[in-house]
Amino acid sequence: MSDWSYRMNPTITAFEKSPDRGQGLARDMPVRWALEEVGQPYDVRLLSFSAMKEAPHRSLHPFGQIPTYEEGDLVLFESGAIVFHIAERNVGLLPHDANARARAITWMFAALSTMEPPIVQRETARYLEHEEAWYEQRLPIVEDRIRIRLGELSNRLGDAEWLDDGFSAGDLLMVQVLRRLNGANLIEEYPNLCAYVARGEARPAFKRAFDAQLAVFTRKPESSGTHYGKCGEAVPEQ
Ligand code: GTB
Repeated sequence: MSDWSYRMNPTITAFEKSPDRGQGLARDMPVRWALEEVGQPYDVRLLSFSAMKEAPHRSLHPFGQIPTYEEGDLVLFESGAIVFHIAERNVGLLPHDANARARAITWMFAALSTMEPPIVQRETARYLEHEEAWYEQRLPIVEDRIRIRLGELSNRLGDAEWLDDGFSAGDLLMVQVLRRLNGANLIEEYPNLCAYVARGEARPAFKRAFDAQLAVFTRKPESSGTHYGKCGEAVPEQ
């Protein structure tokens, strides 16, 4: 249970119209998911691309991006730092045992600083560099770098349910990073990682977060229905 229950809801920022068309790939998604995991209600301020670059938002986020997080006088940016803050201040996303907690934090960093960079390089190549003469050579190089990391992660995960003991903020960020490979036909080579992502996506807190961000895109009432996981499997309601 949250130790903020007596305070005002935190406010996060998100895209008014997400380029991912509601697939839950923008970086407000891990923040929403973390807040849902700890049972903390939150408010969302939606921003247009131009508003993100204007002074009021830049006073919250030096790089003019989403997400930001406001809680009383505290203003944070960087989705990983926000998830860490939520995990530190609440029960449910970091283990109590000091060593297990340190390991979970290690997985948070591993997700963002070891697994994610080649995945983002692939996105950059596909969306921004596809007209370059060297694009056809570069893409397989980047995809092989991703495969190396996926193989290593797959070996470490083995048959385990989560990366360390129980589900933690490390799993939350790792699953979210792996979701960025949706449609890339890379993670499918590692069935245990597919199952790992599906387990994350099957969590009720994930579904609430997913539905909330999707509702922004579709402007339909927030409802949960079957949605489809990374490997095309229907993720059942729990
Ligand atoms: N390191 C920062 C963090 O983790 O918070 C990165 C924040 C960031 O990249 N924010 C993006 C942004 O504001 C939105 S999420 N971009 C606008 C800008 O820089 O001007 C990145 C994102 C966008 C779209 C998709 N998608 O369509 O799939 C996925 C991820």
